[in-house]
Amino acid sequence: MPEFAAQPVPPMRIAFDAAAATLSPEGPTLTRRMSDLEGLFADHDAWRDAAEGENPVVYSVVSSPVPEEDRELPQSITTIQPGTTGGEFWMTKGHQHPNHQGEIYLGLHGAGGLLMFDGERTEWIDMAPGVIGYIPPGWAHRSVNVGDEPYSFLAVYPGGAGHDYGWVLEHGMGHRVIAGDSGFSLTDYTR
Ligand code: PAN
Ligand code: ZN
Repeated sequence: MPEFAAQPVPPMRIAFDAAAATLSPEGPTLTRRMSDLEGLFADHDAWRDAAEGENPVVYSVVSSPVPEEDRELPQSITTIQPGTTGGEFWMTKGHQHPNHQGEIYLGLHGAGGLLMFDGERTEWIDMAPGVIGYIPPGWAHRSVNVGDEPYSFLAVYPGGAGHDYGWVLEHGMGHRVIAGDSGFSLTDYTR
């Protein structure tokens, strides 16, 4: 069975701590600060002030050691800190998978949302612990923390899907998620 034995990682046990939002053993960890989010918030001046000031960590992504390679199924936990910039809730950059494939998110902690955009239609899923958000192939996706504590979720996705961040810079995400008197509201992207 040589064609079945050529994978880069062996079968493995991965400890998943939903409360602590950790995976063990751990693979690469990504930290996104405000300065990494240029061009994403509607209020560019507010973004620059924050990026040139305290430059806070907006979100981090911890992964298991499963590689982003074709046919593998990597997992990661994203934790988005609570906050707003120019009235817009803190969020991930958002991306398309250029090799169109589906992905699942599982809410672990806090209150968030999964914003999806296919270039014409916008979809929003309220995310909370125990909720699975399904991202079909071809839908760009961004996560947003709409609460006042960290929002964490597990993502499982095909390792060969790729990540295209330029698509969101070019096409937007359809809507923005704005803080209001009673929680959040979705407004047009070009507000
Ligand atoms: C997630 C995201 C993660 C960070 O694991 O990569 O939440 O968001 P950005 O990649 O948009 O910065 C995922 O959707 N992977 O495919
Ligand atoms: Zn994705």
